[in-house]
Amino acid sequence: MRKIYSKKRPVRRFAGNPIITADMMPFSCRGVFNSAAVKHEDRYVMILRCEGYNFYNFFCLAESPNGYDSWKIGDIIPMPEDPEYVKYARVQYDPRITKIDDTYYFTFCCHAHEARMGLMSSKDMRSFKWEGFISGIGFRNTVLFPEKINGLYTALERPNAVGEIWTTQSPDLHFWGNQNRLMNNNDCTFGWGKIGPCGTPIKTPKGWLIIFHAVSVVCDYEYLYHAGVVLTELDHPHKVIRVGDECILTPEMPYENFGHTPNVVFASSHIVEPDGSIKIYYGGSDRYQCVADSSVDELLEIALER
Ligand code: BMA
Repeated sequence: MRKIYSKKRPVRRFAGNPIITADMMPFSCRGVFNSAAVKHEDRYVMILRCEGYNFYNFFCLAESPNGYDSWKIGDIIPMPEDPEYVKYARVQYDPRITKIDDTYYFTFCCHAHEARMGLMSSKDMRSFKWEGFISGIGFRNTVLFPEKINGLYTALERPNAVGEIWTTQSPDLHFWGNQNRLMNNNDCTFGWGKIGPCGTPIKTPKGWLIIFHAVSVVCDYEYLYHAGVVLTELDHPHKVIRVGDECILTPEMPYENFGHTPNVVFASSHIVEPDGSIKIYYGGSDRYQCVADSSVDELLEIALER
């Protein structure tokens, strides 16, 4: 007989969702969603993805003492103005953030006629340095692992044309190679439309725990964005141990079902606390910033057996 699991969901939405909305911003804005979050010293800092009524996207800082509420909106992050950047980045969106040693690396999708990944770094989560593009066109959702693997910086990336997740490696964060496919959409029961990586992979004794977004397409036209988990080998991060059969989050709340794009939960980052609990930050319906609670153990249970 199949094992029966407790009714308690492995990921539980914060009752105060959405935590950040456009009307909290001190400037004109139609949505705040898919933001990147990190704990810096004793503050929770988010790089908010803000979208104006002209659909131009920009990044703005926010911080909170607890990661759930009392958000104080900070400065807009200045983006490079040189023509080479602007040529490929009419807009920029979907930030991800990873701390490696004492530096925060913030990757994001730059988009003009096609998607291309950009990289910025920061030591203090207040000022940011443009490091350059880290892919050619045709890539989005690049997210760095929190440490070098076999002596090389390692990242997850998603080639735009296909619904797949790959790993890529670099000696210096500028030159990338040694690409390997980690999974494609057929490996996931709820992501036959497309898949892509979410936040920083989590190192556990059992392997890299990776949260990904997955899209199912219903009635041939309606896209539903979910989140799922996959576990991969610590020394060979593209080698899959198992993909969880159950999605961990699926659009079920009004702020996920009705917004700009209906039926979207888009997890873009998470913070793992010292006790193993996890705050998962996600966008609802391309309009609202939300958070949910989980833990490494609960996500491992999905990855390994459910
Ligand atoms: C993806 C990205 C996300 C967005 C999602 C749903 O392709 O563009 O920014 O949240 O689609 O529209």
